[in-house]
Amino acid sequence: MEPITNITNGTNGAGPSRKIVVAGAQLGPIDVPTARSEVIARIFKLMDEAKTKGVKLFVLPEIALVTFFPRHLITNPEELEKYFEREVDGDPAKAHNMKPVFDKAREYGMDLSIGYAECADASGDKHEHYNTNVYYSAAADKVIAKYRKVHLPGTVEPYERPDATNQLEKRYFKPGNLGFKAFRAPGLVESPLTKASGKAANDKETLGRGDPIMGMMICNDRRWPEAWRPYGLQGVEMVLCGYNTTGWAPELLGTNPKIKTKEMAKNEALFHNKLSVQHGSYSNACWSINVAKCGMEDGKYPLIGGSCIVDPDGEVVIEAKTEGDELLVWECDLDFCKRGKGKVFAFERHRRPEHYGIMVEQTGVKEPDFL
Ligand code: CDV
Repeated sequence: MEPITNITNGTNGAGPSRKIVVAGAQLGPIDVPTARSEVIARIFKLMDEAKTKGVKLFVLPEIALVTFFPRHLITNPEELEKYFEREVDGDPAKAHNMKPVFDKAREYGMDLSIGYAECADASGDKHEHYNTNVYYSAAADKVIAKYRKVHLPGTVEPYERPDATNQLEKRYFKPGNLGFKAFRAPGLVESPLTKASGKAANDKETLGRGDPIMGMMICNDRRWPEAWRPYGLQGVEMVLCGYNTTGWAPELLGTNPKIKTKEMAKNEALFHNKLSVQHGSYSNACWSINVAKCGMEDGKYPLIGGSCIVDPDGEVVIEAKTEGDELLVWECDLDFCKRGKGKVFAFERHRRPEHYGIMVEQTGVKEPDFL
């Protein structure tokens, strides 16, 4: 099937249009020696294509500009530091290595979602590392939201088998400390209600009529309903999720006797990717833009592709056809969220939080007493 788009630039008939043309910018492999400037040149090609298609929001993967370095044990702090970005004057858009991408977004009047390894200042001369994603709004001409990955997969120490695929995120990053904070992105829909024009905040009449409500998550987060629901409870209409998902890592992912080949393992990883984002979108009645870094990185580490855009019914409306740089463009109608939010997942009518306490009181499993 040929890549498709559904762009109509139409209105919704009754009210102002809440349609946004969004692009998921899948990136093919990036190796250890690849300069960021090379990757940025590839991203610019995708941004050029996005511009010709009228894209208003351009979404890049997790840790977009470098190889997925947490697979490598890096013991030299200086070498490790090279993978991290430092904000300038507290502004990620001025971070030396990433600035050209933000500048291009500004030039094209496009919102940008980008993942990177963040070196943040802490007290004294200390710093802290996070796996981070930020949202740049062209209308506001600034970064308006930051998310730091909460669910860090893998281990602190490498696996014993020398050729195992490591996932040393627990070694290199601190768990995100910003929570799951939804935010509104200005300038994307027609005539949104504002503080001045809207009625009381919780008035039903005003639901789904303001500026789009966005949420960000990063890779492993998408597998956790705990990451989706806080956004759902803030009325999220679009979740942006970049990922680097290994297609072969038995130490990390465990084994399944039915899976006999690396190809089968990759297909299973693709299945779990879709299962997670389709369910998250459906049960929170929101769009999700899921964007991979993919292909064979560093010569021998397969990352799954499978970038896809999922609608609020949980259906995949468009998905990547390649394991390389590829743009997925879709016009997402935010009004589509109203069906799920108003019926099956009308939280205010159907949720029973008095029974959900165990979810926040407990981390691991406590089985019932033995009989
Ligand atoms: N970068 C990631 O977070 N990767 C994880 C692991 C488990 C493959 C993922 O959930 O896709």
